[in-house]
Amino acid sequence: MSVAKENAALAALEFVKDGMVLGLGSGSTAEIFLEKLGDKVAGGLKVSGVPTSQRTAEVARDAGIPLLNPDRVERIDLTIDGADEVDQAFHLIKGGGACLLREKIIANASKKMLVIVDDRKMVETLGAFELPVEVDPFCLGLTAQQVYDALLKSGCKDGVTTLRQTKDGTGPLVTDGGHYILDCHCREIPDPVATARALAAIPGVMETGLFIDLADVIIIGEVDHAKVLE
Ligand code: ABF
Repeated sequence: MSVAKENAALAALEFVKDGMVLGLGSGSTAEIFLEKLGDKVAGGLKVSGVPTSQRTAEVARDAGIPLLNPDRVERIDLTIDGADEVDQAFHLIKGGGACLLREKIIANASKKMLVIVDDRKMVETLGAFELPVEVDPFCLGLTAQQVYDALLKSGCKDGVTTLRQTKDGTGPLVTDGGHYILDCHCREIPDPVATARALAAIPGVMETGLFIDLADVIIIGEVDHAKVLE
């Protein structure tokens, strides 16, 4: 287990209060948080969670965290989730784990979003990590062309996209929402707000991994401590 990720997860626990409804994120850092949260629940902490993915639901259930039916939840007090890249304005690239649509639905509905990362995720400019864009399979080629054009027009260094395949290579990965993922090799996204807006205007784009103005707190895990940016 990465000490840096563990330090970030421990710092995140300080934000969790009795009675909270939590948005439970995905990825290895979020899963470390879930394990530690489970220990607190075992010690009497009263919280419940809304999972962002099937995998998160399994990990949370194994950790003994009470889960709510996402279709019936009426409020989310705090979401704790990972990220693939974080810039100085707290804009994120997420979706390496193909759960970006549900992650963004939950993050956007939360009173507060807390992002837990190790220090390698902090960047000056987003884009070295391939930007995941969730698309409907219908007319995929036409949508991919529009995504390419939108990326270049909004200032990205490149816009080549690849259709994400399943791990066993048997075909395109299908998300929990029944869509495909285009991974965009932007190299640099100098204006994430403009790029997010340009992609959102394309009908075949369901959602993107650009999380703009959603993160309230960034917790950066390092080997001997965690830095909390608010
Ligand atoms: C999820 O976790 C995804 O949005 C993101 O791609 C991933 C980061 O995982 P890790 O914490 O393992 O780096 O939130």
